[in-house]
Amino acid sequence: MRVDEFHIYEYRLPLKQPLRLKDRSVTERRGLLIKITGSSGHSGWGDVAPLPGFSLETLAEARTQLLGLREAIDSTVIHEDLALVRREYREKISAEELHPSVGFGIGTAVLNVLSAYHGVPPAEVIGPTHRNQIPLNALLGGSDDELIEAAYQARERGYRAIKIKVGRSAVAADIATVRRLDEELGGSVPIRVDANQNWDYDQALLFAKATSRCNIEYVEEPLDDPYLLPDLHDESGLPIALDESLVDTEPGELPGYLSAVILKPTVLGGLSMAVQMAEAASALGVRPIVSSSFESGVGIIALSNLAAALGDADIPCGLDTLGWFEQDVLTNPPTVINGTYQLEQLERCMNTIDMSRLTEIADA
Ligand code: OSB
Ligand code: MG
Repeated sequence: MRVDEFHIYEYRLPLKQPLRLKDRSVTERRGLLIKITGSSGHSGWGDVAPLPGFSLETLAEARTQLLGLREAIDSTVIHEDLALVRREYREKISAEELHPSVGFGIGTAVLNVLSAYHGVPPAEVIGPTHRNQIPLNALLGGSDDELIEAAYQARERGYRAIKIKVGRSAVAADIATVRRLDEELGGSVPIRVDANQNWDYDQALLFAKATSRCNIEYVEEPLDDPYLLPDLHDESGLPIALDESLVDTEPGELPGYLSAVILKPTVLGGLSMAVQMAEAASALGVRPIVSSSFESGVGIIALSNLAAALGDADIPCGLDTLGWFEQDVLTNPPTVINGTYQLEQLERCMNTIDMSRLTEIADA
C-alpha cells in the first residue's frame, strides 16, 4: 500500500480549568491532527500535540516539520504485512530525526490506516495479544478534604489506582495529605505520587520515611537531581518511577531497581519507542505505565490501544485526562466505564471526528 493523501489540520480545544504545566499554565490545548489515506482507500488519523513545559519542540516546530514531510510522505510505502509492520514500528516509523510528537502522530495515523485495512483494532496491529479493558488511574487534586472526597468517588467508580501531585507545598503538608488519604482508604487503593522533580534529597528522604507504611505504588520523579535516585532508593526503599528523566534514558540502560516507567509517547518519540521501553522494562520486572500528555481524543484512543497491546491486564494507565477538556475533536470522546476504557467503544468514538473543530492547513 502507498500513501495517497496526507492532510494536516489545526485544533484549539478549550479546557474546563487552567492546566498547570511546570512553569506555565494553559487555558486551551492546541495541536494538529493529520489524516493519511492509503492506496486501498483506508484512512487513519494521528494527533501531534507537543506539551508546553514537557516537550522539547514547540507546536510551530512540529507544524513546520509536518509541512516538510507532506511532500516526502506522499506515495511512501506502508507495509501491509502485520509482522513486517511490527518490526517497522520498532525500527523505522518513529525515525530519530522526527520531533517526538511528530513521530507519535505519524506512527498513529499509519497504525489506524492498517487497523482499518485489516479490520482489526489498532491494538492488534501493535501486538498479537491485547486486553479489551484498559484500567485507569484517577488523577486527583484540590484541598485535602476535596481530595478525600474525590478519592472515595474514584474508588466507587471503579478506578484501580489514585494519582496525586506533590512538591508544590511544604513536604510536611504532602506527608500529612498522603497519610490521611491512605488512612481514609484503608490502604484499599494504591496511591501513585508525582513529585515532578520538585524535591531535594532530604525532602524526598523525609517523605519516604514518613510514608513507608502507606500503600504507595510509586513516586514519580522524586528528585530535582535524578542522578541521586539510586541512592534514595537504597537508603529509603522508596518505590520510584521515572517520567521526565526517561527522555535521557535508552531502553537498554533502564535500571532494575525502578518500580515503574511512565511512558508518554508524545514526549518519548512515538509508539515504537514506547514499545521498546515497555519491553525493556517488563524484562526487568519494572511496570510500564502508558500515560497521556493531554492529547485530544484521537491521541488518547491511540495510547489506549498501545496500553491494551502492552499491558499486563491489571496495570492501570495514566490516560484519564479527557475530563479536562471542555470540547474535543471527537463529538463522542471515550467515556470511563467502571474505571476503564473499553476497546470496543474506542473504535466507535474514533469515527466521530468533528470537522467543524478543525482548520485545514493549506500549502505554504
Ligand atoms: O507529571 O505525570 C505527569 C501529563 C502531562 C504531563 C505530565 C504529567 C501528566 C500526567 C498524565 O499526569 C496523567 C496521569 O499520569 O494520570
Ligand atoms: Mg509524572
